[in-house]
Amino acid sequence: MTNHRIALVPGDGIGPEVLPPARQVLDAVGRRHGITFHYTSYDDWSCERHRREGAMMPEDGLDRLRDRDAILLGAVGHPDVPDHVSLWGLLIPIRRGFRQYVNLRPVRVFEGVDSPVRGARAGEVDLVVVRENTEGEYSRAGGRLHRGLPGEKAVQEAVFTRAGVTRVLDYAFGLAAARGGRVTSATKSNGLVHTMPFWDELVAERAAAHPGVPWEKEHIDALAAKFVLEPARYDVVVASNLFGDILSDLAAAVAGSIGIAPAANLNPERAFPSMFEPVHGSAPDIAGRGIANPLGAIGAAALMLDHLGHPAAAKDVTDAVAAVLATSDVRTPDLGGSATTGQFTEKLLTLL
Ligand code: GGG
Repeated sequence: MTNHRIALVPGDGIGPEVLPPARQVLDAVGRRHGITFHYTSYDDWSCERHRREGAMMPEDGLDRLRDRDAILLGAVGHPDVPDHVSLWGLLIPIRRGFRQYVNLRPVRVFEGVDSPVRGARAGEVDLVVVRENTEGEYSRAGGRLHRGLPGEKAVQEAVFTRAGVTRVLDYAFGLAAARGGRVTSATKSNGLVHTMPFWDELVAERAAAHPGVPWEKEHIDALAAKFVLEPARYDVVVASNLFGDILSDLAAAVAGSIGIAPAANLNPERAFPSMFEPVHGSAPDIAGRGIANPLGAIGAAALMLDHLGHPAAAKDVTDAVAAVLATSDVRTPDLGGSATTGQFTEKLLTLL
């Protein structure tokens, strides 16, 4: 029997609605594979806490998570708290504090799911966005001047370091080698004159260190268009923090719904716990209605199983998801169905 200590951080909005299904799936597949999960839930780390106490999590929040094997997070954000305050109060400190510099966002089109895109057929679209996760455009460097005056201005600096870019590129090239695929690097070196030429130089350098892996670079605007027009041509797409965030939401929509996309915030060296989350946010428009799609969170749980050394259990989860979508019309409204979160989860659990 293998034991794992898992931190649950449900967060805001639909976060607390999608984590229980992920937990039910983990427990079911765990029974089959001899894995026991011991959960500690941090229900209070949220925008509600911020309103009450002025902080999304306690000051020693990272210390409380440090000895967990992994973190499963729901969603962050509430209309009453500015988005940059909630994100920088919970999600980003965890990513940075635990050196989770790879944000892995796999996207595939499932049989039985209608993609809004012509060229996106099941079995053909199977790509992974590797998003740089601890620097880049997500930066506190900059400031606002002359607030409220006609000359008011805001300056936002992006920070790219040789070490930070190199390590995520090496991860992407390694992943492409393992998949027998290729790397596409997102750039915008025609418009951004310092950071993106630097990014491109490092891509060329790391490509030379991985001679067996084919690669290309594409400007982010053209790449976004091609994600919609020809999504099947992509394999591993490596991108900066902001570009990767946008591309992975776009790719999830191409696959049918942002509600089905999972993400893994990885510390590849395993010096710290990694964090797993659905790509979607807190979705205040549907929170409390019981109709959130749990598949993003369940996919995140599968990525967590893989990271914890249980690839067969992870495959059981993704196979069960594929089977439900391919063989039944039980699905949540974002995928065109009328099932509640609970009804969909019950259906999935019959296969685990
Ligand atoms: N599932 C976590 C969540 O709430 N994500 C919403 C979001 O805005 N994320 C921004 C980011 O991943 O950088």
